[in-house]
Amino acid sequence: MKFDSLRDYIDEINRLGELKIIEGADWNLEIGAITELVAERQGPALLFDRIKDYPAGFRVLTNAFSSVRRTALVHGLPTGLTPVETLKAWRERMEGYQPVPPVEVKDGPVKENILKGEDIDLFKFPTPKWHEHDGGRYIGTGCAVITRDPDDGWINLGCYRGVIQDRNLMTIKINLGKHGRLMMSKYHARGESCPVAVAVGQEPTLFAVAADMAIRGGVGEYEYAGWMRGAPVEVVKGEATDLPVPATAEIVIEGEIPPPPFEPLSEGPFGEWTGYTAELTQGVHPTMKVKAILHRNDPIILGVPPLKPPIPYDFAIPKKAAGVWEQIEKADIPGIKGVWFPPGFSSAAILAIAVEQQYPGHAKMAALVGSACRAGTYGGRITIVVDDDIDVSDIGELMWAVATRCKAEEVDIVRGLWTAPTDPRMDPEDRNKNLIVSSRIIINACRPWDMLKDFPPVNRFSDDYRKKTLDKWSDVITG
Ligand SMILES: Cc1cc2nc3c(=O)[nH]c(=O)nc-3n(C[C@H](O)[C@H](O)[C@H](O)COP(=O)(O)O)c2cc1C
Ligand SMILES: [Mn+2]
Repeated sequence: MKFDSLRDYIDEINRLGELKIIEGADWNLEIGAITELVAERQGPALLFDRIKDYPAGFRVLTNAFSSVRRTALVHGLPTGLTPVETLKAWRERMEGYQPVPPVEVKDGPVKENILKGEDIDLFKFPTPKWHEHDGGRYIGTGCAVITRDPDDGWINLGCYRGVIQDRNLMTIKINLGKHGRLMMSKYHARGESCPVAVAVGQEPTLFAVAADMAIRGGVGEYEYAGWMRGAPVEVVKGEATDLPVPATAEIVIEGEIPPPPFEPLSEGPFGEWTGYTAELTQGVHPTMKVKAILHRNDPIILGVPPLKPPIPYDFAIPKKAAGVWEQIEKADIPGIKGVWFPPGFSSAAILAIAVEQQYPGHAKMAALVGSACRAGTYGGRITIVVDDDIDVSDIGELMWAVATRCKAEEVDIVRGLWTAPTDPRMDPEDRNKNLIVSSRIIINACRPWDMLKDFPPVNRFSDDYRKKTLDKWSDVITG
């Protein structure tokens, strides 16, 4: 099913009974707190209207994707699958990837209102202060930051947090190594400002692709979204930049990020995906000077405030796991039987890989590539590689394998891999130097290669014997 706008998607989830409309909440913390409490209960998506201090119709949507069914809808997958089945279904879909380029249209609803000059005012929208310790109002949470590579014209969409600093100023925390950051640095190396457009409240596949680490450099997220939805994304040219922006987006903020030194503005703190409030260095964050704001009548902010793990359902895990699986296989390592990020840590802190060992060193190769490939490394702390009899989505099984198949002295530590500055355990001096790396514990919890044949058999009946017994004694066992 294809959605042409966020409104289309809202209509569909409403029809399915997965939407609740809430009137009268305060943008200042209340929307965030209701969102957290409903997400913990795996409740519906929430559409906030008549928000305190704002006109009716200026709305905020949250928990938009926090159920298996809502996620499946966005990804064109069957509903009712378990998270692991979702991973498998997504892997199958990925095999058919063909870029579907966006089409440029002359006009679109995003241009119903065009604010320029004195009229520019980021406070026009009911941007929540999401968490109690936040240092500002983050309009960029479920957003897509659009940039163009100055060398080859490749257009990237990335979801990077953005906080309002003033009516016409916002900082965007594009971390080092992200595609948007690599592009921006090219403009800055030439002494030029980087044109940028931030879409807020876009059609759901455009959020999904903007947040997807597994989409490789050089692959345009518009093309990827076009493939996901089975039809090109419609874009219009911006008003202050010539960037293509989604024609049906609720809000698009356009402007430019001048080269460093960046404005000495504080950024954050902000409640982050690690489960902690992240206070980062002052004055090192790209700051966007806003040149135009486009918005639909009665605009809707798509809000995706990070919540403390473990969270009941995280749309990103099956996709992230599928991405790591693909990248390990692209490194020509065979026999991968499962990849997962347990248990509800979207922060990717624990990566688990199951492998059918085929030669000495095989399991370690899988662990190292999984730990170091782009889709797997960011935010990582522990990588566990296990034999393929272990269900990697079951944290209990994983820990049993660790507790019985590895030797503590054989655990490896790999230092200096790419990570997120929000890591709460990063030494402040390193963060201040922008040395944003962290170490990984690599646990090979496979039966050792040279003991494979002699390793004690697992104390559990074989699948055959269990099935036979179940068939014969089903009354006693299940009755
Ligand atoms: C709600 C949300 C907030 C995010 N905030 C940031 C952020 O502030 N900075 C950042 O670099 N990545 C952030 N990410 C992760 C990026 O969206 C992700 O790494 C994505 O792959 C970036 O796009 P790129 O691969 O094209 O660089 C966030 C993701 C989500 C879902
Ligand atoms: Mn990208």
